[in-house]
Amino acid sequence: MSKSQTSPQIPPKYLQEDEISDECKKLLLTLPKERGWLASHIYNYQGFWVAPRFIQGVIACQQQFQAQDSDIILVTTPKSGTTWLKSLLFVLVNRMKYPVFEQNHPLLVKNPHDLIPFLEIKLYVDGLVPNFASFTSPRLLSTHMPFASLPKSVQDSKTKLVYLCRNPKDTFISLWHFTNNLRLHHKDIHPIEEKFESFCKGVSLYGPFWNHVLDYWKQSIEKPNKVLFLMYEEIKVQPKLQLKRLAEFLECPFSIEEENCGVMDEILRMCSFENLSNLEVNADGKLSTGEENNAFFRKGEVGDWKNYFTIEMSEKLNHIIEQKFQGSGIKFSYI
Ligand code: PAP
Repeated sequence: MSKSQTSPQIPPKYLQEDEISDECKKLLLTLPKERGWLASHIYNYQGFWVAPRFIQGVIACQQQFQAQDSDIILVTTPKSGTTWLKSLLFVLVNRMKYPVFEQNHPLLVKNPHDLIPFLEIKLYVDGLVPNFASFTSPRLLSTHMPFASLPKSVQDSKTKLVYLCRNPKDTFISLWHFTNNLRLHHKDIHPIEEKFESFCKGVSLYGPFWNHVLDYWKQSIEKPNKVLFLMYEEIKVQPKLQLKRLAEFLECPFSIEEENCGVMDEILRMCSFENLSNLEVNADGKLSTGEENNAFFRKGEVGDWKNYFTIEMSEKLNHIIEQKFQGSGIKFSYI
C-alpha cells in the first residue's frame, strides 16, 4: 500500500496556507492573484508574485530586520543557483575558521540552506522571531526579495549584496521541475505549457523575472561596492575568475600563498554539483521547512532547457528577453 493510502493527506509545510495571520489574510483579499506554482494561488505584493506564507515573512522582515554594515546577503530569483552560491559564499568567507582542507567542514554535514538561511522563507516565516545571537560576523543571509522590497536598513547600510542570475530558460525549467517535485503528493503535475505562459506573463515566484534581474543589475552598476552581479553560466565557464571576483568584492581576497596552495581549486571542488549532491546530508536529508535536500540538486547544467522547449517556446521567450533587456547591457549565454 502506498504512503498516501495509509496516512492522512497533510500537505508539507511549504504548501500549508492556514498558518497565515488574520491580518495577512485580510491583505490577501486586496491583492491580485493567479494560479500558484506551489500553493494554490500566488499573489502580487509590492509588484512581485509571491506565495501567501512568504508575504507574511516579507512583511515581518521588512518591519523587523536590522541590517549591519558587515552583513552579506545573497539574492536570487528562485532556481538561479542559490544552493551553489550559498556553498561558495560560506566556504569562502569562513575559510580561516573552517580551513578547506580539514575533514570536518560544516559544508560536508549541512545543506547550504541550513548554513545560510533565507530571511523571509525561514527566519521570519510563520511569525517567527529570529535569534541572531548565534550568528558570527559577518552574518551570511539570503533572500529572493526584489531590490525595492528589501528592508530599508539593507538599502541604507553598507550591507553587501551578492546577486546571482541565471539564463531565464534554464531558470524556468528548473523552477518547473522543482515545483512539480514538491507538489508530488498532488498527483497533478503542472503542464509545462501552462507554467511557461505564466512565466512569460511574469507570474513566477518572485517574478516578473526580468524586473528582479534588471533592478539588481542597475544597482550593481550604480553601486558596485554594494551589489555584485554574478551569472550562473559565467561561474560554470570561468569558476576561478568568478570566485576571485567574489572574494575581492567581499574584501577577503585570496593571498598568493592561498593561490599557490590550491585553496581556490579546493573550494570549487567542495562546492561542485558532484561533490555536494553525493553527500549523505544532501542525498537523504531534509530541511526544517520540509523540503528534501536532494530537490535542490537536479542536474546543475547549462542548456537543459533544450530538452524541453519547442521552437515556438524558445522564440517566444527570446522575443521577451530581447524586449525586456534591450539596452541594459545584460547578455545571457546558452539561450
Ligand atoms: P532555490 O532557489 O530553491 O534555492 P537554486 O539552488 O537556486 O534553488 O536552484 C537549484 C538549481 O541549481 C538546480 O538546477 P537544475 O534544476 O537546472 O538542475 C540545481 O541542480 C542547481 N545546483 C545545485 N547545486 C549546484 C552546484 N553545486 N553547481 C551547479 N548547479 C547547482
